[in-house]
Amino acid sequence: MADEKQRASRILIVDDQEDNVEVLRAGLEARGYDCDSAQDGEEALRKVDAMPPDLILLDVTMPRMDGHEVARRIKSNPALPFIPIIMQTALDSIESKVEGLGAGADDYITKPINFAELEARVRSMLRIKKLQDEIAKANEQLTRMAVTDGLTGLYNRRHLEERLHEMFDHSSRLHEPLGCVMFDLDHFKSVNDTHGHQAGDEVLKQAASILKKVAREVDRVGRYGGEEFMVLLPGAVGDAAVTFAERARQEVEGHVFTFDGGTLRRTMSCGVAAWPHPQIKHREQLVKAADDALYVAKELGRNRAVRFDGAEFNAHSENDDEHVETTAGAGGVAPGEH
Ligand code: GH3
Ligand code: MG
Ligand code: MG
Repeated sequence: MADEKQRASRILIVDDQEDNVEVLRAGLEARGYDCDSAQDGEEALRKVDAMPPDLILLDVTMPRMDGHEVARRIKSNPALPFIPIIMQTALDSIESKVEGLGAGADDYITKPINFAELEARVRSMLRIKKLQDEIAKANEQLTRMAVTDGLTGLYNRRHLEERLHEMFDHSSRLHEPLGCVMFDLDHFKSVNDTHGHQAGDEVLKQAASILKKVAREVDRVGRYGGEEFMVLLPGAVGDAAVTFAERARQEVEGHVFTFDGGTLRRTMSCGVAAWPHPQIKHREQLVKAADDALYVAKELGRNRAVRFDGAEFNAHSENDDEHVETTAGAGGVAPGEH
């Protein structure tokens, strides 16, 4: 921050006449600005792309590409930050001033240039630039905060649901697979109970970094709830999603969680589902399938990855059904009440 304040503002002087450039450069450098120059529009655009200056002093009349076109291109490039453009126009040309402002110039100065006036205009434009940069930075921060889970730095649930929506649509349209894994730390409550909430938070953060490390660049890793995480794996078929879940599970199992006052080990259960699958028609069914598989992983003793509609999953579900039938059939307990 302090560095930014101390740095001299960088001004790009664009003019095809070398002696004009030299006069402007000498005057602006004497006033503490850091100047660079370009002799034509194309060179100016190249320099702006390579390193956006804080301000551009732009001549209108240049061969090949005039100043208006340069201004239009710079102002229509969404990749660039706000760069104020002061157009240099001939004294008598109202049309040129109007056209320049229309093309996106922020101010103009008439030739021959009076340095006191130029300096005042440069300063006023740099003030606006500073405000614009602050707004852009604040917006960026807000956008980041809106999609991020404060504790772990992973995506939050809302953002995950939005990505899932997008990814599921994309997958159905192009018929590309999509994997979804739900993770839940085993007996996590006991971490809080035994070591305190702060230790619990530390374990969540470390589990989050493990998932992030195991995931690929294209995957979306998020915190779905308290100690539940979800990872969306575009392009992953069921087997690949199981492999991913299993790797993450092993990493957690092997990790020694450290916190202020001690260390501990913890395991994690995983529920895996993937589209396409005959029982999964909608994105909500994909999440439900992963969640059902996670439930079975917990039931089967935790610290494992269970795949929706896999052998373990189906064997367990059948047992569950039999159990319900038996108890209901015995006339004792109605289904769902046991
Ligand atoms: P299971 O193996 O069945 O998942 O058992 P569990 O103890 O992990 O599950 P349970 O759902 O009973 O408990 C989850 C605990 O997670 C309870 C809650 O206090 C804790 N928790 C949720 N969010 C946070 C958090 O942000 N920080 C901390 N420290 N704990 C949290
Ligand atoms: Mg848990
Ligand atoms: Mg839980």
